[in-house]
Amino acid sequence: MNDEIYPVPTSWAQEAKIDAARYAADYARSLSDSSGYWLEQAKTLNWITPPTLADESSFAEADFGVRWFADGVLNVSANCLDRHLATRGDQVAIIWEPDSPDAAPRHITYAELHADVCRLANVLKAQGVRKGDRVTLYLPMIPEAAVAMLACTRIGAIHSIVFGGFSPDALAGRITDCDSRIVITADEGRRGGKAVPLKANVDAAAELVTCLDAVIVVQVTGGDVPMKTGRDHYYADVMAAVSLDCPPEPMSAEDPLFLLYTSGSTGKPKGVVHTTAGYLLWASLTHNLVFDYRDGDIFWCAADVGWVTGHSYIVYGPLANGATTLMYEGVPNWPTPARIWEVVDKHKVNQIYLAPTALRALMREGDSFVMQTSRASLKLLGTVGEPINPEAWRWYHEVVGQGRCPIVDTWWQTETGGHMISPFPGATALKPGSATVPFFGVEPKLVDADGKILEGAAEGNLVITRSWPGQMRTVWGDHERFFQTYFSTYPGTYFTGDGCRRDGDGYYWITGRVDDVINVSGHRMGTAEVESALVLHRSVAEAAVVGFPHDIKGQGIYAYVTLNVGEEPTDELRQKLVKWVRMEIGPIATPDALQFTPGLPKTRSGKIMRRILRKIAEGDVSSLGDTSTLADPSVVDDLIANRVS
Ligand code: 6R9
Repeated sequence: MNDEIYPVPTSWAQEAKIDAARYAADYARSLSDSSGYWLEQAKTLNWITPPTLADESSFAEADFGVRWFADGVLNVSANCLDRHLATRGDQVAIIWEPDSPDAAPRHITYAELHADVCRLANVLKAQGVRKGDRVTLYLPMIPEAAVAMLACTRIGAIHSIVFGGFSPDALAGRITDCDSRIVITADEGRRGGKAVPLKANVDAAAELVTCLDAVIVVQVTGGDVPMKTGRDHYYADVMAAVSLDCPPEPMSAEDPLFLLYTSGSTGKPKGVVHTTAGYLLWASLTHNLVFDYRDGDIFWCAADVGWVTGHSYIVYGPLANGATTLMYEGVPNWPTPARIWEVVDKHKVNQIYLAPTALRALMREGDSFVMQTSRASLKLLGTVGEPINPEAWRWYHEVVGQGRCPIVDTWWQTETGGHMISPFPGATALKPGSATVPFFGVEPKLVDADGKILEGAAEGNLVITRSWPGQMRTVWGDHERFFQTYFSTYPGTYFTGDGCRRDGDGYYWITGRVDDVINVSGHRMGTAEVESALVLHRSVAEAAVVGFPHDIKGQGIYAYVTLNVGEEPTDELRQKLVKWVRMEIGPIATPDALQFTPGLPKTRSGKIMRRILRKIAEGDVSSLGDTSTLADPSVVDDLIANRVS
């Protein structure tokens, strides 16, 4: 690690919402007087009935549960829209930048967004959607995605967004798991000049599920898609048929707001459930303080709404704060690697929030694409999704930010709802590669493999020892799995699945996942999911998948495959299998390397020794450790000899 320190710029220390003294005082209070602190923060939301209760959570098995502000009543869409109408109805809520730089951007005011949300809420009602029902959204990056999210919250329906890059199979699995009757999609999406066949994927998914009876289709490209009579409706048609009067449904603080499927180390992706008040407070407070958002600022989170980052920092956090949020339809490097910075100039973006993988890809193209733009509007830079290597950090700071802009490297997870460990730009000196310090109310600890708490400078597994408002509440349909996955490893704590180092200054350095989750371009992929897809193929007997370091993606996917008797390990089959995984899960799961092997390294009890597979995939074959417990140690030589590089 390095000892480079970037002090807080004087102007930031003087003017930021949170300076060093305020951070120290508020952090201490958030732990010592949790109820007082959080009931006060809760006043930043607009309540129908304000809460008198704050944290009632327990991580212990006997009385396990996560609960915040339980006696409060509110509505999320009213917080994101209605309460702003009197003061900022004509202010732009969403700036939409289309895929093609030649197409016209859209500017949608709070008043316009409110009207569309009310209309779509009435459409959902007319389709029979009631409070508590699940609505699947399979949409490209268009304003209608935000409209659909907020329309669900207006009537108390629970949205489940499925990223547009997921396959029909993956979509079908998610529709079935939460028993969703209705899907909102688009004819096609547009990304980097290419069309994404969303409606066709929904049609294919519909063949695999039994619960679906309505599909609403936004026309984006105007592509010719078959419409099934009685089931499929064009968005424009149904929107024109309803009124724009729809009062917000009063919701209990702990009513589910949305579910979002995410990969874990075992089994199928799980539906992470977030609830109404705690999540909204967490998304809005972190957005306000970590990005030091000011009235009038243009905020750009360049994630997809299909991931939690898009939920919290394109839609809920910014809109709850009355911000102007930029939504970008396309990809960072199209038509040229200057696009991101051109969009910054075009819309005078003040804060930008990106994944390290995008930075590394752009950095590789050289500085000239950055230098040809001004970026004078930028005040602050953010990163999320994976550890940022100090080289990319410095490039972001020096070249993109011209040394003027603090970087907030925000560590958090789908499960946490929003930022957990992150610098405050006016309070925290920065160290490239460190997510630095905990947010208010967050109590991180490091434990060793036995669960012993490590003090001071140390390296171990990252756990959180008390609840925070934005914490997930359950796994959809499987509360036991929620407990088992996160609270059984180190009893009494929430286990993040991440390894972490804490230095002598108390700064946290996330080192990456310690479970069988790999982080590909900032997206989580369970190795078990890729393995299940591979063994579904009739040629495959067994598969083991591990991550390996990848220059751009952070981690790549390395698959070891044993074939059924009689199958030939040809290049053609290799390509077929790579394509197969792509079809089964989606492009983000495409293996970067696939090695055929006559056997996998297993212990005598039949457990695959992934440690060895990881080392070989990394190309680090000199330190394989003890292989004597393997049932057949000779497989290792074969694995090394036939390594794919
Ligand atoms: C928000 C999001 C969560 C996992 C997490 C960790 C990694 C996220 C990070 C980071 C280092 C950061 N991660 N932010 N690692 N530094 N600033 O990404 O959610 O998709 O659920 O992924 O991503 O490994 O456990 P999610």
